[in-house]
Amino acid sequence: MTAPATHLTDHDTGTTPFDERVAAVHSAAYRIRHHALNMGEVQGQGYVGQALGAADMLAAVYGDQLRFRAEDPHWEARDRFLLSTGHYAIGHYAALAEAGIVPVEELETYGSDDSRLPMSGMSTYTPGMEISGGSLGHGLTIAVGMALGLRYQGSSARVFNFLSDGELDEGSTWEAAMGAHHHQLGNLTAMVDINALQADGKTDTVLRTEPVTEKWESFGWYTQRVDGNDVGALLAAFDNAAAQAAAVGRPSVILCDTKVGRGVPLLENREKAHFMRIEEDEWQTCREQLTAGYEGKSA
Ligand SMILES: Cc1ncc(C[n+]2csc(CCOP(=O)(O)OP(=O)(O)O)c2C)c(N)n1
Ligand SMILES: [Mg+2]
Repeated sequence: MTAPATHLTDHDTGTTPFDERVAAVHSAAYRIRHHALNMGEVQGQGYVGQALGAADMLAAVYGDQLRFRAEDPHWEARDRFLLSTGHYAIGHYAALAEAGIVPVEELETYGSDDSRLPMSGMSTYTPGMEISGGSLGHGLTIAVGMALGLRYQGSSARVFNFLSDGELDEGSTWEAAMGAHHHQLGNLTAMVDINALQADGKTDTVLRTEPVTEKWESFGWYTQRVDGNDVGALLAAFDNAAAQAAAVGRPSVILCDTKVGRGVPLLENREKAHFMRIEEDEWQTCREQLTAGYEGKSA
C-alpha cells in the first residue's frame, strides 16, 4: 500500500523557483474565481464579491503554504486553516475544490438542501472546514486555543486564521490577539482580508479601525501589510511569516488590502457589494470578463 500523498509546500522542498510559484498560484486564483461565479449562479446571488476579492489569498495559502492530505482532511499533522468569516464559504469551497479536498462537480450543490456546502461554513458538513465560523469575531479565539493545544502535543503543524476587516470591530478578536502574544504562539498566522467593506457599508464609515498595522504591532505581532491581490507580494509575505514560525515566538499577521469583485470589472464597482444580486444574463459576462483579464495578464 502506498502512503497517502502530502501536499508539500515550497518550504518542505525548497526547490520551486519563486516566479513558478507565483504563476501556479495566479492560475489557481483564476480557477477559484471561476468556480465562485459558477456557484453564485446556482443561487443567483451571494457573497461572490468577497470570493473574487480573496481568491489570491486563498490560492496562496492552499496552493503554496498549507500542508495537508487531500484524501485525508483529518490527517493529524495537517496545518489548520480556520475560516473565521463563515459567509466567505463560497470562496473557501472553491479553494477546497482546487486543493482536491472537495470534488469540483460537487460545487454546483452550493446552498442547496442536503448539500455538504451550505451558504455559511459549517465544520460538521464539509471536509476541510475546520470550524463553523459565521458568528464573527470567534475564529481567532479558536485559533489561539488550537495553536496552544498543538504546541502542548508537540506538533509542528501551523494554524492559519482567515479574518475579515469587519472582525476587527469585535473585542474578542483583540482579546485573542493579546492571548496569542502572551502565549508566544509562533505557530499561528492570521490573514486579514481588508476589503474596506462591511455589511452596513464602507468599513471607515461603520467603525474606523485604522491604523490597523500599528494596532497589530502594538499587540506584539509580526505584522506585514500587502496588496492582497498581488500574488508575488502575498507569497513573499507568507515566506517571511514561515521563516518566523516557531513553537514559541511572535505570532504573525498578514494584512491584505483587496478589492471586492476583483477580476470582474462588472462587479468591482457595484453598489450593495456585501451581498450581490447578479442578474441571469450577467453571469456569462462575468465569466468572460474574468477570462479576458486573466489571459491578458498572463499573456
Ligand atoms: C457576531 C456577528 N455580528 C454580526 C454578524 C452579521 N454579519 C454578517 S457579515 C457581516 C459583515 C462583517 O464585515 P466583513 O466580514 O468585513 O464584511 P464583508 O467584507 O464581507 O462585506 C456582519 C455584520 C455576524 N455574522 N456575526
Ligand atoms: Mg470586509
